[in-house]
Amino acid sequence: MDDLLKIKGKNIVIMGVANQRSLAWGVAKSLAKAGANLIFTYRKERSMDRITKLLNENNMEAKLIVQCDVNEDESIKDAFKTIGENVGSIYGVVHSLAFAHAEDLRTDFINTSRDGFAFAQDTSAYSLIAVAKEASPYMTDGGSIVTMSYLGAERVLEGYNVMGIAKASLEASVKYLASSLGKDNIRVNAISAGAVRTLSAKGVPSFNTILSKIEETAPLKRNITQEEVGDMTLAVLSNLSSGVTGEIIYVDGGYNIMG
Ligand code: 1JT
Repeated sequence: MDDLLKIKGKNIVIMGVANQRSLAWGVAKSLAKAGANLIFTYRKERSMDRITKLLNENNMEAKLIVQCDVNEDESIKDAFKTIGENVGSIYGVVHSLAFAHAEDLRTDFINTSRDGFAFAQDTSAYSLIAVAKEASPYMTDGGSIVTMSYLGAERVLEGYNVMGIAKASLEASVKYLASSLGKDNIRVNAISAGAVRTLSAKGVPSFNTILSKIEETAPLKRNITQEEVGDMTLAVLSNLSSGVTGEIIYVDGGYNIMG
């Protein structure tokens, strides 16, 4: 299996572990099982403490943990320079980051502010482009970049609002980046994950209703897990998906196909 995946001993950067429930943490667990070398980036000190604790509790190890604020070009540049200098070549990057102002997720969409729009785009969509730019020079052996999206990119989901526009932009960026980096044998894909109760989902008033509706409607008649997102991300990082780039891959129990 290790040979099939060709992920053992490869350096993979994981961005966006905030706590145990983070999709990025699901990815870390799957990658650890496949024998990858894990490199984590964090923004807040608190996230670094949580990552260290999670690694200890799960008998896992990080090759490196570095600070990176994706809203700052210099921070991204510094982070990947540090990573490159410490580990040499990078094979994969997992971008599992999004943010918007809470008031923009609460208001009627028409009230979206110029600032809130720009902030959601900058943090949740442009950050993938900026990360790809700084990471790709270190991806000397080809590689795979994976980001996390959500169905709100293409459907109007009540309350998702400005994040839906940011995810639409993220998904289009995946396609343009795939086209741009294909010549370097770097693949770029998105996982469109079903609803998972993460820190981001906290404070979404209708989240229980969303989960129940999925249980009722999705072909698999259940919600998906963090582990399932992790395993699909492993597949997209691995050699099993060597011919796949520019794709939006649903890990949602089939929910998106239903009318
Ligand atoms: C963000 C937040 C990105 C929540 C997110 C997200 N991607 C998925 N979710 C969960 C969610 C949220 C809403 C929703 C369905 C799922 C919050 C902070 C900003 C980034 O409504 C249909 C609102």
